[in-house]
Amino acid sequence: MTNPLYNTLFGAHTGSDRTFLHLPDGATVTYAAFLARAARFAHALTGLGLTAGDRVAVQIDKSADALAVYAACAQTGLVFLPLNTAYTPAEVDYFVGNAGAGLVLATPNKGAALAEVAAKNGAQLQTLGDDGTGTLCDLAEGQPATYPTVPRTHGDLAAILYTSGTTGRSKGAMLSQKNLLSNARVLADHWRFTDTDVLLHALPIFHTHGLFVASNVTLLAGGAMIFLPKLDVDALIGWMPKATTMMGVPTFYTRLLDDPRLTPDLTAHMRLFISGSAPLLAETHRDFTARTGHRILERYGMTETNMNTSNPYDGDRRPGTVGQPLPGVELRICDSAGNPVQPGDIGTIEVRGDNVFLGYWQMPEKTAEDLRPNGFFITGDLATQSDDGYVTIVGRGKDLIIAGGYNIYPKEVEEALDAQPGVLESAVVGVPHPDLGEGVVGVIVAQPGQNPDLDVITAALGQTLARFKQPRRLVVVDALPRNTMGKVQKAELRKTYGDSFT
Ligand code: MLC
Ligand code: AMP
Repeated sequence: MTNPLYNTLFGAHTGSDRTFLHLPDGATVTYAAFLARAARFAHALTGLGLTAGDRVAVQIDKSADALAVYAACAQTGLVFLPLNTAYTPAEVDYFVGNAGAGLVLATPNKGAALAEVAAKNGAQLQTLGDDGTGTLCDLAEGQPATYPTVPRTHGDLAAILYTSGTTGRSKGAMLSQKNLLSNARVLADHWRFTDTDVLLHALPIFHTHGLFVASNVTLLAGGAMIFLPKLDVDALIGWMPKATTMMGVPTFYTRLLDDPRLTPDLTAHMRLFISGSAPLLAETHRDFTARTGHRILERYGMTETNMNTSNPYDGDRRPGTVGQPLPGVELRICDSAGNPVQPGDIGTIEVRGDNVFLGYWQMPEKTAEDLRPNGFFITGDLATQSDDGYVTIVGRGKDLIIAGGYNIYPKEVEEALDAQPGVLESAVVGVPHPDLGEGVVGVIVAQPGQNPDLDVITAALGQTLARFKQPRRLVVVDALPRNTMGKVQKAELRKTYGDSFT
């Protein structure tokens, strides 16, 4: 089939007057209208001289149009490169330069700041708002409602999603048509998605969870999505009686539990609640069942691998576990040399299958560090596996903080802190946070005789780091705890500052 991704997810719905999107104001978008909009964007994008394989970096607000740009990229063979809307222009600069993007698509209010970034990196700039405005909309105006789909194969690159690295800069995970499509098929089947499903969608669409897991599965099944701009508990509760499924990070579930309106009646129309991207506490799982009767289905994945494991649809959804390997995913728990550990022992999760990415964009040495020659990807997540295949994640080998489902690499924050006046060195750790799962604490050692101004530091970080990465608590200490090898003892810091947010 030419262009399997486009034809399967989007083209299959050509001419369909079924509802694809329910928008916050109550308006709806049919599949046919969505595809026509995507085709117009396809004309606009290719009219700029972009051709298959070119990278399109998008930092735009969630909207039907934003998703139509994703469809347009699939149809034209452009490589979709979504970016967190919280990233500062300094952060976007790196992604655009590293990916060699041909186009930067920005929200109109960030157009000026990103025009500079685009120009510096030899990219064009267009804008797209969440209200039908922006220069790309102007270009799409009056274009034909169909576009001749550009042939692509399973192995062709469909998207690049950047993930931060434990050392050095972020790496662009290259995802092929096959990676995305194979995972969407497995998930739609495993979770029994059909064209009668209505997914409550309040996740961002610049990450795997909201973009691929949620949207691709819905598209494949021909279902509908209630497409909300962000998590707002009032909106979730208002829309829930019209939905059949919801996907969220654990914060979605803890915030719902905090609301007395969460009752069996409210959730009576729902058939499935799914959680992922960060650990769901067994307690949250149990509380949710007690309050609603629904057993949250937890699954586990990564940007590089799409989804790897899932609790079952029928059968035992075990609190505190991420379920069993999905069909087509080989999973093993290994020591650092890649040898499987004894059953029940702790090791690193390694996975192989059509879901596993092609490698990191133009970083063969980083790819070789994480992807074994035999095709197994080393996730960096520590886990055990039960005799009947259930995986329990017990920690992370990688130095990673996950706050509200966003990944934060301490090294990047430490480098930003170390660059501040009066700072000799720093260490950044994640500690329990009741709302976000983990919260960021920055521990600073001052240069001799200096007294760093924490307000000045916080303001300065705002220029370089997205807000969600910035420490919610900063402390100054005389010295960092180190072991005999001189390595900073982060476990000790996590203990000392463990009650910062609780
Ligand atoms: C927002 N803020 C965060 C944050 N989100 N801080 C830390 N971590 C986060 N995740 C900050 C803002 O900068 C702001 O700071 C304040 O919190 C309120 O902002 P907000 O926009 O009103 O936040 P809110 O709507 O409450 O968002 C919280 C959230 C959201 C958890 C609902 O972050 C979210 O939707 N997360 C989902 C992330 C996701 O999709 N991850 C999937 C990755 S893919 P201030 O100080 O200015 O007020 C993946 C693979 C897989 O991991 O397996 O799925
Ligand atoms: P990302 O790089 O943003 O794709 O984040 C992937 C990481 O999120 C994984 O390597 C895990 O550490 C974590 N993760 C995803 N799902 C789960 C889950 N259900 N439980 C625990 N951690 C998870």
